[in-house]
Amino acid sequence: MTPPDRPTLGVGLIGHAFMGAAHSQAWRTAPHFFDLPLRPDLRVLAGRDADRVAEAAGRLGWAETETDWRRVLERADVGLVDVCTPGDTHAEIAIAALEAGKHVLCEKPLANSVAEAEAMAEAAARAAARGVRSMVGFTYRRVPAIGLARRLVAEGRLGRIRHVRAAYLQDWIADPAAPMSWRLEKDKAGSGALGDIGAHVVDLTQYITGETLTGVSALMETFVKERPLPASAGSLSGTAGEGMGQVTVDDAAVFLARFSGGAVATFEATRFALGRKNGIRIEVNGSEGSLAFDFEDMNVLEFFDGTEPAERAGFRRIIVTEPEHPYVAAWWPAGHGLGYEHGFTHQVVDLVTAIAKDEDPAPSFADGLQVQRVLDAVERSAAADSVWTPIAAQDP
Ligand code: SOE
Repeated sequence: MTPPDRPTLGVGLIGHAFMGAAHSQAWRTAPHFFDLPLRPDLRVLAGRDADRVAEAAGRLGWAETETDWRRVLERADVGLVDVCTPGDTHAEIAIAALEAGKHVLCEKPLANSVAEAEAMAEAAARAAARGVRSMVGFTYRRVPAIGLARRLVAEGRLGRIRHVRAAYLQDWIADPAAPMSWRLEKDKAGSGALGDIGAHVVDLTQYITGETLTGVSALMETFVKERPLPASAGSLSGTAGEGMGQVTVDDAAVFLARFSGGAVATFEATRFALGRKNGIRIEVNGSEGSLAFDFEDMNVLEFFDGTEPAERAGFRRIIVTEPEHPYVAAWWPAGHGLGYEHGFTHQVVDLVTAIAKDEDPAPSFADGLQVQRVLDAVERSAAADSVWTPIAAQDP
């Protein structure tokens, strides 16, 4: 619990849809469970429609509203700008906020292109020299089981990493009648499943292994190229209305990759895996042991210790709810479990702590740029068909 005498950090949040709501609860909740060096003050929520932003501010706990994000940057009572808008606005808002001397938290993927992400990373480096901090929201890093996985790799419990298997599986547009949304438009979202969810597993696997991807060979597919225009927006997919719109992003992306330490890897990102709602599956095999994680059972990390005698060895389900596990001590007694929203709360804790210590938080905009380079390589590889080896058709 943050004592009331801590200095306040005025927060301005831009955007109030799904991610805006997730970030709002994190700003509200963090000081009630963690002793933060600064007390977040939910000062102002920005959105384009005055009525809708006023309704959202009341529901999500914000003191005031603005209908132009530029006004948020002009306010002396705002010390941090949290960017929860579609990707096509990230670069403009984040760079302007950093130049206005505001700390910035920006949703993932950092930008819609490598050029934008480079400009953001440069602005972040300039700002850091003035003590202004920035972070990109790869929130799943803050799931306790993921923190434990990274710890086990860093302690050498897996030995040399040989295989990484990563998949992010959703199904919210598997139905061709599901309507259009900004996430299906390239000029707004940058890419589809690749940037929206593939970016998370790229970041997570690099975070867990401490290695970076050095090359990819990719395939991308858009299964449903036209969808009904929306009549109303929902948190992901709204209700269908009149007329049709073009889907201009990938529905699925799969790629082979290599890590800097020599490991070979497979990645899959799709919104067409019927029955999989938010399945983030990561498996890492090393010379001494293996790890397996599935977000749909997010309080568990599976660990195989290859140094144990064969007659007793086997995958062990570690229930990651002990006070010794990352972030858990602030929450519930062992076994009571955490959920999706806690990652966002932990993100606020780490960001506020870094700001107060005058340190650069992670993942930085430079980390976001590096992920952007991976996404870009995947798109270029898929477009080039460069290592695609066709198999000759034959009569049955
Ligand atoms: C939609 O696919 C989405 O909301 C992503 O944009 C988020 O980053 C992920 O946390 C959940 O799914």
